[in-house]
Amino acid sequence: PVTFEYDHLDNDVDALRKSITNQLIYTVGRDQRSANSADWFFALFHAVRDRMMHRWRETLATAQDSDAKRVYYLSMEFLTGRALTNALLSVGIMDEARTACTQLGLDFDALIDLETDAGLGNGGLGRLAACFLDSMATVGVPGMGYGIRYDYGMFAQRIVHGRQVEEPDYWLVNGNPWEFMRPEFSYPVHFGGRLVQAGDDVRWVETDDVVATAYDTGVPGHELRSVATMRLWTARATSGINLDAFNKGDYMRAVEAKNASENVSRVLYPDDSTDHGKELRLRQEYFFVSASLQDIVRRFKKHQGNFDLFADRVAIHLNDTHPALAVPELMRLLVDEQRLEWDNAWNICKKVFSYTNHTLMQEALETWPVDMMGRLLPRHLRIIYDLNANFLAEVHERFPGENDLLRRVSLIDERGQRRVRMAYLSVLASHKVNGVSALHSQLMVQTIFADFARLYPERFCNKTNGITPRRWLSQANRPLAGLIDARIGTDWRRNLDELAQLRPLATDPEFVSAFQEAKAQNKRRLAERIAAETGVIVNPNSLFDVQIKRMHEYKRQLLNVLHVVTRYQQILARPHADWVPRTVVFAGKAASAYFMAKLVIKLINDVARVVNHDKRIGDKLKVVFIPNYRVSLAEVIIPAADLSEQISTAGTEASGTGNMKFALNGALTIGTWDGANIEIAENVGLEHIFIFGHRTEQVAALRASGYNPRRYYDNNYDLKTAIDRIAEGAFSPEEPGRFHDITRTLLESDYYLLLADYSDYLATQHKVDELYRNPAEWTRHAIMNVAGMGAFSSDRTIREYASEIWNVKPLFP
Ligand code: DL6
Repeated sequence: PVTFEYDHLDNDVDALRKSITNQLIYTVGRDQRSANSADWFFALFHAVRDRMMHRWRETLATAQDSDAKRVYYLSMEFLTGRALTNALLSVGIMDEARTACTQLGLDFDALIDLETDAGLGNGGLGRLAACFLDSMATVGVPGMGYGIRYDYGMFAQRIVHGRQVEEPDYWLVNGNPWEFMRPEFSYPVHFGGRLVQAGDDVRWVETDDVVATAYDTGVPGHELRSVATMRLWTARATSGINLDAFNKGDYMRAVEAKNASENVSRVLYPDDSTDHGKELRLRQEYFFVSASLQDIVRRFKKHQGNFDLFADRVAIHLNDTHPALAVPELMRLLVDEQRLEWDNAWNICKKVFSYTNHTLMQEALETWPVDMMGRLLPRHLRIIYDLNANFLAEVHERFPGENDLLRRVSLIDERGQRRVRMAYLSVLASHKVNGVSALHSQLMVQTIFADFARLYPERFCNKTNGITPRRWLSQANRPLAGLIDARIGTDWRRNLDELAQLRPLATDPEFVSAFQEAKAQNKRRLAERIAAETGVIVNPNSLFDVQIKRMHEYKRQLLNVLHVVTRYQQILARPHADWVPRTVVFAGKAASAYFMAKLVIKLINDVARVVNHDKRIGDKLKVVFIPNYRVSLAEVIIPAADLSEQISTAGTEASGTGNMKFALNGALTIGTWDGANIEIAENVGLEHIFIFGHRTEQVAALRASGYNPRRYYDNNYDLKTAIDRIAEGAFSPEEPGRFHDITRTLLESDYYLLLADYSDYLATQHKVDELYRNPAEWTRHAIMNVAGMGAFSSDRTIREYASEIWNVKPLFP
């Protein structure tokens, strides 16, 4: 008999210390004398990773043995950030690891800080996918996330003379100790070529192929209940080099072809909303979808020969429309390769797929030119045409005579250059389609999917987003987490509703003062970070007013700036009034081609320069733009915030998840009646949140009545002054016209209604100041926020997806 023996790894300090040293010697290839801190970091990393392996194996084995239905979450983005602290907390060896490192003469915090963020996402959508993997591992939903292993993640942002400069984020440069390459899971992905018809059979021939190779990363759940798998694909050229060119001595040309085909997984597109229309992006989408589906079909066939059972074993979720080519790809695999009948294959698809919509913005809804798709993916275009023909025939039969309906719902947009509508394809194939907050889900069926909601009303539902409390409270805010543990125990990490027990403590003087001390500690930490990164010294006792998110016109960072400029003018006018000192913090990246968003970054920095250097202002107002916003930076900023700015025009922010992170960390929200702000207000209580501005219906009415921003400008002295000061060059004396594009747009169109919401916003900011003057009252509200956030755990969201969309039973109650 064969025996397998391996060492069981203990979690005590001695065992850990020995593991770290072993890893240094055997894995990193160094010894104590030659090792630098990066070497020790890798050694520590491996020692921790090893302690997850047994549970990862068990998770996979359980899923295999039980033949359970699995969920495959297809996402172009996974914004996971750093992994080490998360793993230490999950395995439960944070303190032991710290001690072991200290005994080895290492600075534990400095080591932890060496980790680069895995920035494989733009913003909300990618971070949501990361929180979902954490929750799938925690509640025990068998399955995996599939995506792309980009060589370059989200660009690094530097601020040079107040402007954003993008730099490549080659996050793999020192290797990625977290991942396992799985060359045995490699699949050819075809592009181009042509179709050959033989009877009913269609063959796709003479294609250019790329090979997709899997890299697996384990995502540990709370207390290591289970470990989810994130499988990311890298592109490799099929033949390493072009032999023909190589033999003729043209080595460079030989390597070029290889590079070109490997470009498909090279870089994350740094734009989170507009339709790129770039061929490489379409290639990326197909590349990862094809590899993932081949992998899913292979796994299914290994255990099951009978495709009648496919939909009982497999759920495939489309995170936005980026993976929508999964629909024609599954049809191709089932019909062309597995030889199923068309109708049978289509029925399987309709049971297997589900789709989440993350935005209502027209410019963000993906469509692809028919000619581009025909050139790159002729087989898929043919399948889409055939699906469309059947679909339109069905619509015609159900609604005879409604010819305009046919034109509106067609998968092909025939206006102008013909394009494939990816959102409609996703809806057509999915048995469930969800929005990400109550308001967004409601608007979704009233606007972009109104016709489809009439055709298939039972498909549409809401799944309000959530965030993982492990990263966003337990890990990011140790002072507050420790305090909560001491009062209500530690269970809130897996049952966030437990936080409700904090409600009675909101007026308990001892708890209130401990809560204030935790916040103060976080604010001091952020103040140090701000000084280090921007050189600006801020007062940790001032009100920290924070807006951190992607730079976007609809998110209205500019409205925040108008408030800052007004406040500056008012302080100058009444320097001796009793001002509540404020530090206004911004951070966020702009898509590299987004002119307006970049100009707003410049404006923030110009305003900051003037205000921060104005001796008359002192501590009363400081403005900072912290560069290079990313997950690990958010973990430092959010716990330190007093005020969370969630000020999008009503009806534009699908949900928001930053809003949840702030409230969970005891910041009060100033926000519009938009996205998940509404549900946060309902859960924490309207008296504990600052809501202002026009609501969605009022926005629509205002626009319909012919919105005129000048009316607001002419009638509001403070508003007029703020805009005039910017327009005159008060913040850009060296180039007075620098912000004309901003001020002109505000006065001439102001699509996002900043001017209409300005006066209510300012009045509400005044209320914020008044409340902040009373620390006990402020803290009472802050505690009521934390206590009311139970519903926003991504564990709740994932359980809802599991029962109402995927039809799988979580392993852990
Ligand atoms: O659902 C996650 C997240 C929402 O919270 C944000 O409100 C929404 O803007 C965001 N959307 C994206 C990209 N949009 N697209 N496509 O990140 O999704």
